[in-house]
Amino acid sequence: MSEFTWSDLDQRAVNMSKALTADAVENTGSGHPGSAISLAPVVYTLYQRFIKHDPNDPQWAGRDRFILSGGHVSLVQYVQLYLSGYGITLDDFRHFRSLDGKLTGHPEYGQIPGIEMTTGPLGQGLASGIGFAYGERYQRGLLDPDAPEGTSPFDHKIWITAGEGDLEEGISSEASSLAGIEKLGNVFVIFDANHLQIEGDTKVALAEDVLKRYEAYGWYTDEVSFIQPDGSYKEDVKAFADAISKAEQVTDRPHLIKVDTLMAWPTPGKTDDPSAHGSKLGAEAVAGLKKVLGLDPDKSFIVDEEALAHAREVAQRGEAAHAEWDKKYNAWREANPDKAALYDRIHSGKLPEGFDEALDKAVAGFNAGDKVATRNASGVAINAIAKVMPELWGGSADLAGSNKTTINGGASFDPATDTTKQWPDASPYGRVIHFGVREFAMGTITNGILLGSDTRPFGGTFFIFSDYERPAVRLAALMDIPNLFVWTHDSVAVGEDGPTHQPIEHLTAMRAIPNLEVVRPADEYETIEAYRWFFEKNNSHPTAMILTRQGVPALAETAAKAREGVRHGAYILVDTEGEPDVILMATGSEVHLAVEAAKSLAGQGIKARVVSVPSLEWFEEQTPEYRESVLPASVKARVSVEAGLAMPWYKYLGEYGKPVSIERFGLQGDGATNMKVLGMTAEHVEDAAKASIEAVKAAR
Ligand SMILES: Cc1ncc(C[n+]2csc(CCOP(=O)(O)OP(=O)(O)O)c2C)c(N)n1
Repeated sequence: MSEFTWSDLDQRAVNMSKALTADAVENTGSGHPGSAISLAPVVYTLYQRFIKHDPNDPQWAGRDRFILSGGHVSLVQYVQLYLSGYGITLDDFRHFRSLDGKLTGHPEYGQIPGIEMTTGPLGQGLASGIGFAYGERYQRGLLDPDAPEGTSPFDHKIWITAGEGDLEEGISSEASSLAGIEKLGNVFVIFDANHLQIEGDTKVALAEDVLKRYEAYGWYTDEVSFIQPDGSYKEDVKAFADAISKAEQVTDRPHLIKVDTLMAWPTPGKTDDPSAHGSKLGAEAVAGLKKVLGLDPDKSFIVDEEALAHAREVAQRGEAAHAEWDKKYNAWREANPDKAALYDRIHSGKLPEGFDEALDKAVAGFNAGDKVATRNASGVAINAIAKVMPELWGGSADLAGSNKTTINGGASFDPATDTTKQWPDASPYGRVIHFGVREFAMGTITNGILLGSDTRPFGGTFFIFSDYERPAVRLAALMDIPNLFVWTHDSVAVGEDGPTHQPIEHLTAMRAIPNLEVVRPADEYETIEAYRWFFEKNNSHPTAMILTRQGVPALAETAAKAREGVRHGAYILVDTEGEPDVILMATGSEVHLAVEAAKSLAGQGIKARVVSVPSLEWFEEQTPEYRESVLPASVKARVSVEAGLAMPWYKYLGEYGKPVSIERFGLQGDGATNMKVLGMTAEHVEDAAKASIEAVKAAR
């Protein structure tokens, strides 16, 4: 950066930012003005001097990414987007946090240009920001691996602001630890240390030296204090800018720059007061703030036109940077036509040629009757797809061998020197990610990879530990991004590890998350087709693959029908002549029990249709006609078979249906015994079918 200058117009732009923030909260009657006011000069300086962005093309691929991890201070970003010219109007501030407004209480992905992700659940912005850096580096490896550092059109920086709350959350530690290992030199976290949180002084909850903690993670750290040695307060933007410029020289480590601020400064009566955190300041304080800032206390939503015009010049700088980048990018395209074609494909989200063939080949290697765990079939699917989709990469939270998530032949995504006896091949562009035992970080980082690059990540763990990952799953669902969660060991059939490791309520809990598509394939045929449809569908929903630890028979019926059937979410696997007496609906490892039960029932003159239900969400996306054809309303005798709570099934069971389910925590025994003792048997399915038929008859 050239010599730092700060003019009166810059100061006036910051003053206007503070007043706008106070007015927006005052007008709405709620919001978080405190830190948004005190952080204004910092975020202004970032947007004006450091972040590479083009307000006229917010999606410019070469831009830096900015993430406001403490999403409650959304206004600090909205005001800078306004000052930069992102199309936000003054009127939008008048509708801040209201149903008809664009400026949501917390930044929401897709809501307005310039917001890279949804933030608000503290810590996740910081952690996903680190994921953005993972994605940036892997994508560079695919497209421009040999360019010297900082010269590739795919190089950019990730800027993150975070407060004490973000740094208290364990997720920031999980992800920051990984960022240190990965030496992510393009990550810049600005830590707003105002020593206040909702309950007041942070002393009661955050005692350690955060900078030392980050140093221990392998980060570059620095501190700038706006609180002067004599106790006075000076928004020393030059010191801040100098610290950032200095940090930018260090490219082999992530950066944490602590800035000591006073909340809501210089609002009279509210400066350094926790009441400014999440409530309006009150008319008197707002008027006082404006007076201190040299603005008219009787006016609201004040625009200092000169200062605004000055701030908007950032668009010209952005345009110039963009034009520079275009040159670099076009030169790269010309020199690398194959890679340019790859970029075009992955950027547009298209599947590669040979995608279907790769999966067909995998299926051709299967034999009906073989007993194969669906986690193994998932590993086959991942590896088949990885051969044709270089943008596919991922790993596990220290369970790679169990989850079958390793891409064979892939190097570890780690500095080249970080090889181990177990993982002898490491590369900063490797496609095997080691998250360590950090499920939540895995979820947030894969979310960040998806948001920050054109690559396609996945992350695996035991289904039981989806609990540890859940807040990231929810955020993926809220943003509606196609993250892929690979969760194996899906029932009491896990066996001897016992109830702590046996999911019971998890299918219900995950199906309760809107937008999340939960897929539980019956066998290896359905598993391959589930992966095929996830990628082919490409409709942006996050998806969870729920897979068995134990072997399950590959069925002749799925061999014949899964290719067409799985994508419908539920399909007729075994049918009857004429209308069935009863419908058996089953998922995953219980489908073969339903098939056995149907055969036995047929021998007794009872016509049972078996419906395999790999995904209730995919089924719900079908037309009413299709759904009626699979589950005709006229057939009221129904059974659901699933090794977990019955809760999601009542809608489909109706009044007379009977669930075969597990309504208690699991058992200590081996998997097969557990399943038997807890009622997951063909005999039990048969009994439930007869009971349902009787219930229908009794009601006539
Ligand atoms: C995971 C999570 N827990 C709780 C909250 C509620 N919350 C919002 S802001 C905040 C305090 C944050 O303190 P700090 O980061 O210091 O922000 P400041 O008060 O300085 O604005 C809390 C607890 C949240 N948004 N996310």
